Amino acid sequence: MAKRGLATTLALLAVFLLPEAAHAQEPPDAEDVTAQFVYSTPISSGYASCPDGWFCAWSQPNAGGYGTAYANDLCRIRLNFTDKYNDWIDSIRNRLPNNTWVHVQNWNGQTWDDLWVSGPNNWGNLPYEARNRADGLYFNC
Ligand SMILES: [Ca+2]
Repeated sequence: MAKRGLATTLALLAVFLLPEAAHAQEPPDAEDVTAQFVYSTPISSGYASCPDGWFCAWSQPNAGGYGTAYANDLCRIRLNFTDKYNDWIDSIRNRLPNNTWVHVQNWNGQTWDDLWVSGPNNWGNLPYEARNRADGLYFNC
C-alpha cells in the first residue's frame, strides 16, 4: 500500500508539473545574451521601415516612436534588454527567415513569461496588456 501511495503521489505530481515544463517552450540550450552580442540597428517609424530578414520592434503602437531592428541568425538565444532598456515595445514586425518565432518576454523576477509569440511574417500592435512590459526577446527557429 505504501508503494502504491507513492506511485499515485508521483503520478499526481507529474500531472501538475509537466504542463508547466511544456509551457516553457524553450530548448535546454537556450542562451541568454545582452545587446553587445546581437546585431541591431535603429530604424524609422512605420512598418515599411522593417527590412526583409529582420525582426523589428517599436516603442509606440502602429510602428511609432523609436524602433530597433534585430538581425537574423538568432536561433535559440534570448536577448536580455537589461535594466536600461526594459519595459518597452508596443508594436512589432517579424521578417526573420528560417521560420523564426520570436517570444516577446517579460522578466517577472523569477522566470521569463511570454507576452506575445510572433510567428513568421507576424506584425502589428501587441495586445494592450502586453505593451511597455518587454524585457527581452527569445528567438526560436
Ligand atoms: Ca517588464
